[in-house]
Amino acid sequence: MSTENPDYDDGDGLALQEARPKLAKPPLFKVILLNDDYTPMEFVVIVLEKFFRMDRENATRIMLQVHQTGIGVCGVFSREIAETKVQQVTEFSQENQHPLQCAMEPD
Ligand code: TYC
Repeated sequence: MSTENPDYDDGDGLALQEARPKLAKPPLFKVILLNDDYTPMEFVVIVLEKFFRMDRENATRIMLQVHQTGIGVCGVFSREIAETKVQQVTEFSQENQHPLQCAMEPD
């Protein structure tokens, strides 16, 4: 079988490639917040509103979940969007001198 043109069947008995080969689904990543003893609750609520487009009620719910259990999910995104969210939250927290930790993990 020719390696030059994958759609050309040179008659060697191997099947033609599908016209639209199925692509694997791109992996998704959870963006998570971790609890700490110093970041003010109000700051975490602002982060969830600003970077994850939550209303105050949902932002407060997720903040309290992190405060009580140690961890909470802000959302699920493609790798690139998740990386950007983690960077934005980390930078915003550092600018405001808070130790808030944001990370990503495979969904
Ligand atoms: N535990 C913090 C406090 O008592 C509040 C907090 C919530 C910090 C969520 C981080 O991701 C966090 N001020």
